[in-house]
Amino acid sequence: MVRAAMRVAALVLFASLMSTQRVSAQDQCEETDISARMSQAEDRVSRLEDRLYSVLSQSPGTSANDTLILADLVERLADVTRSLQNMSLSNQEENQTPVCERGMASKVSEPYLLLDNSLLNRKIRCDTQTDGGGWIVFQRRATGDVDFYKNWAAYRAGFGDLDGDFWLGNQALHTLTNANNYELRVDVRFDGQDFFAQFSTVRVENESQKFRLHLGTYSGTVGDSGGSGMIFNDNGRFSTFDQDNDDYSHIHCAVSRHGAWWYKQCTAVNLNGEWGVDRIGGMRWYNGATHRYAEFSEMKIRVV
Ligand SMILES: [Ca+2]
Repeated sequence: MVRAAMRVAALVLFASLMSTQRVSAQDQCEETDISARMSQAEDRVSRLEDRLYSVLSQSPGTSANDTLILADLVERLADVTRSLQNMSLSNQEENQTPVCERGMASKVSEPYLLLDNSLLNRKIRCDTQTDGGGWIVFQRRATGDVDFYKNWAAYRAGFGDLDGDFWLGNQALHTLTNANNYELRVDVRFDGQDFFAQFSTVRVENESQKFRLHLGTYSGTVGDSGGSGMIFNDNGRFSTFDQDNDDYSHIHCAVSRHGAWWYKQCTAVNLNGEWGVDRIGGMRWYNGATHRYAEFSEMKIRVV
């Protein structure tokens, strides 16, 4: 009887100790190996039980009733500990759910995260590191395994895989940039060298306005002289091979540039063009001086 009561006391006490230990381990952001911990716990309970029984056998004055009272008190303490632990864990979970926002680079080490976006009611790919992080990536071409020569409906809804190459979707771009003020960043790589273009503001109009693009002031390293670069596309409407909304009456830019873009009198930048070719319909960036062809591109927006 006494031995059984002490076993309960030991188990409850140990459970309480383990709870505290687990919170502290989470504080240190360490992975918990549950099965290893369970095995360790069983060993320690067993040792603790033996020690308590040994102490008890050397204290003949301790009554069974005293032991039960002790067990009850320890159990109540363990309940309090568990409640505190649950509160602490739920707080930690809230704190640990990252938000795709500027400055997150100091809190997150993974370069990208797939996060829920409540406005779009879908997952987004978040660039957590570039310039402090917090960028929602809406275009990514890194492998060439997705064909970007797609129609209006595909560009409206988005296509591809957030873990690979993809277009988030023109409707999503419109929804986001009309709910908040965003800036735009474009990362590109030519011949192994990285460049970027940044625009102080970006907004995409709705579908009836053909997802017209509005860009703020350019800064960056890729070059944007004399209105070339992507600033050329400011105020342009989106076109695909099945919708010609460009500013040329005699040319269907989406077809002649093998892409889908905010073409006007066509374009200096064609990042949805054909993968892996160095010609006018390729992933071209003309900065007013040089035509270059991207082997990687990422376009992303961040709340300002
Ligand atoms: Ca045209």
